Amino acid sequence: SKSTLSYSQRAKGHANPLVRKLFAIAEEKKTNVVLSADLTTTKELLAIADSLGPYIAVLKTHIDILSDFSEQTIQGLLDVAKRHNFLLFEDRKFVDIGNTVQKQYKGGALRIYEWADIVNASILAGEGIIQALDQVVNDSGDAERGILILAEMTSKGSLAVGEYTRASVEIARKYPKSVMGFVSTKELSSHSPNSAPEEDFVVFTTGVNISSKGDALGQQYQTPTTAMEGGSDFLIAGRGIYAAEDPVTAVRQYQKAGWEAYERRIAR
Ligand code: BMP
Repeated sequence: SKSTLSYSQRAKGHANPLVRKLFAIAEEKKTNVVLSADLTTTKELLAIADSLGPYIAVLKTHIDILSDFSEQTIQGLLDVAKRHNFLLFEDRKFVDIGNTVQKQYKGGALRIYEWADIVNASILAGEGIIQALDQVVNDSGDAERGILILAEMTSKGSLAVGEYTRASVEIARKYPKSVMGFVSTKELSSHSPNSAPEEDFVVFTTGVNISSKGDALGQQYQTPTTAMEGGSDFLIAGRGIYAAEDPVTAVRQYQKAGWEAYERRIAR
């Protein structure tokens, strides 16, 4: 089960500077909410990022769903992230051979590497994809960049289970400088014979919603409380927040539920 250490205690012992920064933000703002800002215009994306920024630790984007992506999108995201002190996570789900993902990450029209603190990748193609992203991260000079391995998915019938999920953890262990943790529904890595004593992966959990069980296209939800009880560290919520009648009220509700569950855990 999950460690009862606080975010600041974990920050102290953590080797990855981006994880230390993330934990410091969570502690300072008292939030473990990641807003999945799946809006489709730059104006809507930046507006929701600005109004909900004070209540979130990370803003998760799908930059390729914007109909009007431009230099202004990037500059706007960097500005708002700085203003409200949150990290940017591009939910790119890289899934190709190493040579291709390096180009998709470092270059291309979206220039993800330039602005996204965090990206994620699947290990479907094998370890080479993580090796390739790790190279980019390690060559990054001053920039602090992190990778999350998409070890499970929340959609009905997902094949990212069992051996696949276990392999995600094994590969993560080989790239401690760049791989900061997982996108998964629960804690994956504690109490394993292969885990080093200092190992501390960060668990980001999607499919979090307070009032819905799922959608018509296979999405399956759990609540902030069950996610935190299962060992999640950061709760990713999209429609439950941005599509609510009053998104500020909604994000505060997720923030409160997530933070209270976290406090119960560290008080054990
Ligand atoms: P919502 O809370 O509105 O269902 O959005 C969930 C977000 O998390 C979407 O951006 C989706 O792409 C992402 N996601 C997911 O739902 N399940 C996964 O397993 C992995 C994801 O990245």
